[in-house]
Amino acid sequence: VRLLRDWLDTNSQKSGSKVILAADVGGPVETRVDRAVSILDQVGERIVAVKVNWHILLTDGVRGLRALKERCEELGLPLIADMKLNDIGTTNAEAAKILFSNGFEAVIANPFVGYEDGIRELLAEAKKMGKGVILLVYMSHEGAKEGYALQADGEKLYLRFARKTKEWGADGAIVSSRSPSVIREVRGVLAAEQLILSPGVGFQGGEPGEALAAGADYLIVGRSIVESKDPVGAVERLERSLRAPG
Ligand code: OMP
Repeated sequence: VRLLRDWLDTNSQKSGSKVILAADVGGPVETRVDRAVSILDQVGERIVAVKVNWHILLTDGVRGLRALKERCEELGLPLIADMKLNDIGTTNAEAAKILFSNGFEAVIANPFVGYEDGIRELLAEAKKMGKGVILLVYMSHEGAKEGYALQADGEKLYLRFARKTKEWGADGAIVSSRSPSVIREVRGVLAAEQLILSPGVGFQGGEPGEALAAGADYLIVGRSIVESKDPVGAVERLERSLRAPG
């Protein structure tokens, strides 16, 4: 059993990278997986993990992603399923079982469904199979404030979700890079070993350096790499911006 945190940290120590590639390949569906593999061939040694979403999971399914999974294995990169699981416990657990027995190391889920008959069963399945669960604590899109920032019993919902992430023992949280102050608050709540993965840099306007300085462990980056004509150059630019004195 390998903890997601240890895996990402080991990869990061080797490569110096803070990037989780969101392999969100669009365009012709017949070639999406091939193109995702090709991007991985180019940037695989400069990232710490790969995350897949509907873009290729829906078109090709877990079995259709075998080539991508094998490439990840060769590169030593964990594959994360971004399903944002959001259902009753048995359904969440079924999805997790399928993902975890088909090469996925972690899944993203929504803490909004609550623990009992919701996240509990998912966490139990993950624990049994030695895999990871990451919870959405504060999303990166504009409308996130209409939900995650609401007050619940005098507490911001995202802080509640951060506390739950800790209490339930999930592997980490997703927190928007566009809200460094929220990252800071969530970091103050989570246990030290719990991850903060931060999407929203580049296309959505988040600043990678600020997100990391605020306490994010890794950045989730999609379009600015995947849609670039030069994915390696895009990763290098991101790396340079992180090295540049603030
Ligand atoms: P880009 O905006 O293209 O870099 O992609 C960001 C990736 O992170 C996409 O796969 C999104 O689905 C995902 N994401 C967010 O953008 N915002 C969130 O709050 C959460 C996620 C996620 O769970 O990964």
